[in-house]
Amino acid sequence: MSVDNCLFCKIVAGQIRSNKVYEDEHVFAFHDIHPWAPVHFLMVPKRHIASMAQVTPEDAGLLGHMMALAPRLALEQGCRPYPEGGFRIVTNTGTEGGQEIHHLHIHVMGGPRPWARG
Ligand code: DGP
Repeated sequence: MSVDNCLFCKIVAGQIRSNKVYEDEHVFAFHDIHPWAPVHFLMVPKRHIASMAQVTPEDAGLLGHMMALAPRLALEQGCRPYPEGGFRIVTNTGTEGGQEIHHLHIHVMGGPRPWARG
């Protein structure tokens, strides 16, 4: 289910161009337009969920699927293996949590430091 005027719903639907990293029935991943790190992509559920604050127990499988995908996609995108390499996962939630786009997304960041932020 998509929501009108949601930027990430439009990216999932292909109405706005993105640099796709991965797609399956439930998940879409694409490069962040303003990367903070040499590798920086976003993973979103295709179904519109506004943020982590709206997640319910029924979403556990979906979120588990996303978290389990992240390490594989991070390596595919150029993050070096753990422990010398690795990656960071961030999910901003709500205004005070730093969330700008209100469609749940997981930032996956990695690559050689220094990074632009953090
Ligand atoms: P957040 O602050 O957690 O809501 O992060 C939103 C991220 O979305 C931010 O790092 C920049 C990225 N972003 C915003 N607009 C676009 C867009 O049109 N395309 C892509 N690929 N990323 C976007």
